[in-house]
Amino acid sequence: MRRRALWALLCCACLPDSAALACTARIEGGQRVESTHYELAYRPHPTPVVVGQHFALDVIVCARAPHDRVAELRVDARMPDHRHGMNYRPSVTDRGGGVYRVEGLMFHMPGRWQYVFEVRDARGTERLTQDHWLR
Ligand SMILES: [Cu+2]
Repeated sequence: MRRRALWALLCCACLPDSAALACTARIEGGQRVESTHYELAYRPHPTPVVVGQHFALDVIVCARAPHDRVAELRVDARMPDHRHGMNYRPSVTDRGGGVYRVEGLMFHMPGRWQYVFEVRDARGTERLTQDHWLR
């Protein structure tokens, strides 16, 4: 039941067999970020993120080309202006079908944070970043 609810939320992760179609990664109420070969959508839980409190991310990664396959997703966050990262190392669980759950994130101070998503594939690593302002 819980799994079904998750799939309803993550409405359109790419289906492997629909590879000829342009992929679209979307999560209701989430953010999107794109790179050369991948689209990624994510949403924090709980929302909004609160200073000093652990949170998780639901993530969908979608390849733009049918032959591209994600070998691994790594997720981190940092404060570029302060030149530091988080005090915790998040863990990424691959749920299949381009869906990932990231646990153990915490933004320990307000300001400009930056999510860093690293998608590893046969070519190497593609990095997607997006700012998150925290008050
Ligand atoms: Cu800082």
